[in-house]
Amino acid sequence: MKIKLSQFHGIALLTVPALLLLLLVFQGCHTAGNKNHNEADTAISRRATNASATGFNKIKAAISCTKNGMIKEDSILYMHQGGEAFEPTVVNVTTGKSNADMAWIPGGTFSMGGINPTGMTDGGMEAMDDARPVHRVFVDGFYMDKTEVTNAQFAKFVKATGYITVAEQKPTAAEFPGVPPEDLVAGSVVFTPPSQKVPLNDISQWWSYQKGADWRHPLGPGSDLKEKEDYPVVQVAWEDAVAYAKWSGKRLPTEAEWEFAARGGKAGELYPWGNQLQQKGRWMANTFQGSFPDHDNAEDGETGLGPVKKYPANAYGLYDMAGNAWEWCADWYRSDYYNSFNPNTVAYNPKGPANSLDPQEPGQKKKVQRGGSFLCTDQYCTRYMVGSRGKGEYRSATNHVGFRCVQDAKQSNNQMRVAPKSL
Ligand SMILES: [Ca+2]
Repeated sequence: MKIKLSQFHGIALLTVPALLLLLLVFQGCHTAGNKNHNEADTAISRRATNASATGFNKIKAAISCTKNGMIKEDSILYMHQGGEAFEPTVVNVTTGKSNADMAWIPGGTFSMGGINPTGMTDGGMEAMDDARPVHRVFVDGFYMDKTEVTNAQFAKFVKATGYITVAEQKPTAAEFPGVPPEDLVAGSVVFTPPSQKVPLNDISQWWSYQKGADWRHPLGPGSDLKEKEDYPVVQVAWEDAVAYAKWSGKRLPTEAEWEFAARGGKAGELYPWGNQLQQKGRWMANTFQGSFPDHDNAEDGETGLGPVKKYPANAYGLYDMAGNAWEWCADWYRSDYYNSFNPNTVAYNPKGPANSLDPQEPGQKKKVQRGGSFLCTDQYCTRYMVGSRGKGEYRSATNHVGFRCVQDAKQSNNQMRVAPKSL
């Protein structure tokens, strides 16, 4: 297993310029050896050539999911151990009440983390080692937006403040040293389905850095928000989400708050609604069906991003805690963070590590994202699973990442902590 993992990680640890060079070299060797290269090769060549250093850097930094090499036998072992690690959730006794926009999340003590889903039905191909070990966490009660922040809500913020998002700002040479000035253009990362099946080990086949893509033009300059007022705002970087949260008197959830809320008082289940991806044949979230990434057949009723509240809420009244758009959390992302907890104690209101570390891109400062998106699928990445984690460089945006906010409880909620079970 270690050999397999190290082989895959070896590719992941290449620097971005080296990876870009690899793509170009691959293109050159391949086409030189076969003059009659097929359409797929042509597509690879075109994408690789178009991937400027700025663009490819942005893509790598913004994307949560890449393949790794875990095999089925490993996953069965992890699945067994992970499943045993969950203990019942103990919910606080509180008097908080939900309102029209925000749900009261009572808080309490729960088992945080996720098992290795590879080898399971609908499990996908990612082991998600960063979500283990499962550990015991306590969070105070808080209010949480029932939906992801919508385009209409974000438009009010921009109108009131004149705020300009990261994607609308021209990247600086300091951010991208060595990149030619002509490549330093405002834009963002956009999912563009290829016209046919492509290898799943090359994210540039379906992600591209597009000039002029921003929250008003989530798919690029030719797109707009017409009739999408109730869609989640996307193409927002972490610092954009923080700016909105402050303006609205709220804040981003910690990763622990997010997972407690998403689990809805349940313990160890795979999804916010239970252990089956579908309930009685009904899709419970906006994810990806068909052939990833080239053809989304929208069995769940949506191709791409969809409106908020289309699928059932979880037990706390929260919509789209799986799928549709990823959601930024307050915490820095470290793949090894869960190893830092003492297995014999409960962590109280953890706020994440002091810094970021993604071994696949150690030079990038990344924040946690949760919930997965309309692109999640068991053919590639199943991070719509409730205990799984995502991450993104904090000044990067894509058209499948949004956010929702939380608010601290007021003293009048008279919340009472329930002492967690000693371990
Ligand atoms: Ca869908």
